[in-house]
Amino acid sequence: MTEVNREGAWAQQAEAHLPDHRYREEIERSLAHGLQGAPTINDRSIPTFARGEVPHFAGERGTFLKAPFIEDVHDVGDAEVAIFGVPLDAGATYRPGTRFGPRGIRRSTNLFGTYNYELGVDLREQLNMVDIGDVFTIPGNLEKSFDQISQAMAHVVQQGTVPVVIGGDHSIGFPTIRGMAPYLGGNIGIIHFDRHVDTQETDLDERMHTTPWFHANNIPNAPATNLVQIGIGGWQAPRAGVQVGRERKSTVITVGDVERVGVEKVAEMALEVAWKDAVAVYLSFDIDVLDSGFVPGTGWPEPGGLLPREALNLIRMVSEPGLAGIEVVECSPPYDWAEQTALLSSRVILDSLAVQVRNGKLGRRASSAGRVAWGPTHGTEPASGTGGGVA
Ligand SMILES: [Mn+2]
Repeated sequence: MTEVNREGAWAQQAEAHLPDHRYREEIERSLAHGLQGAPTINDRSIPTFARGEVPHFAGERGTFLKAPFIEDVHDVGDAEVAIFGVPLDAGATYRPGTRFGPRGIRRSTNLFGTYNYELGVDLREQLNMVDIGDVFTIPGNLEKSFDQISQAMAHVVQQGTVPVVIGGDHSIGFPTIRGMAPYLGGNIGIIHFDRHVDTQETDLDERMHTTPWFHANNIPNAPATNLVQIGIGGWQAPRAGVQVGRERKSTVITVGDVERVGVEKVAEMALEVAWKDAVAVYLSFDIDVLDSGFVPGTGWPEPGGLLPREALNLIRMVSEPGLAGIEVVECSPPYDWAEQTALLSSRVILDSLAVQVRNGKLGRRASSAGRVAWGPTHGTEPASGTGGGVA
């Protein structure tokens, strides 16, 4: 068999160069805090009380990927990436339930370890990321919730930390952009995955989850010409929103376009539009962009969407130049089956972060506070490998 850039072979070698410092720290901490395991347990790294990442079914601590939690958000600047939830479904016009999205998505990550084979990345070792809990939203009051979300976003961005937002319905796309836009020093592009355009001014007389980009694009440094929408189509596209997109010259790429043109070319086009005269690009991923067969747990499931592999490949490609932030929205656990929608939501975040780490866009800032931390252990250098052998 001829070997031509086989990912499987590359990844098999790449693993040997990943550090394991944080893993060993975790074992030490588990034993110190969770007591040495019973004498009959041969593996002496196993504690009596589950404390680390393993076993995945136990020791749940409620954070994304069991990442360290920061209680005092004043300290968020010590992390390179901060994950926070926005439990909100007041903007849903049909199925609610996304107020449970953050909880469902975090829980689904218990199925994952911190290492990804084909990307050759171990987030525990390479990325100083934390979970800072949820924004205090106000059920039944969208505008007050928006103000809370913008304030949360502004706080994280002002500390120089990259926000990763777990929604929540898609109405949050406006307050997230509004919160970060003043601190970027230039234009922001938006790469938006969705079956729906979400560009009308109001829906049911309010700024519901069908409206975020109308309002975000009114922000002077978030122009519609830098908005690229991938996966649009089907029978839930309000004509009012289409009209706005036409007038403002946003870019729409349908599922058919992805199929005909191919994911690589689409990713290239998306990056070109989003980055044109922009200093930063934000990823807003509505999980309903996937075919409804894969994502039952969402507000407006729409048949005929992207396949998971297409979506994940696109995510990897558009994440390569780095992102100013990520939001994943519209995961509604009450409508989900077997966590499948939550699992895919988690994958979008994990794959995007891993690609940015692999490309050196993330993974450079070590924690300098005396707390439990992930990621590189010194300076702003990328983490150096300790080899496969454990000392
Ligand atoms: Mn949608």
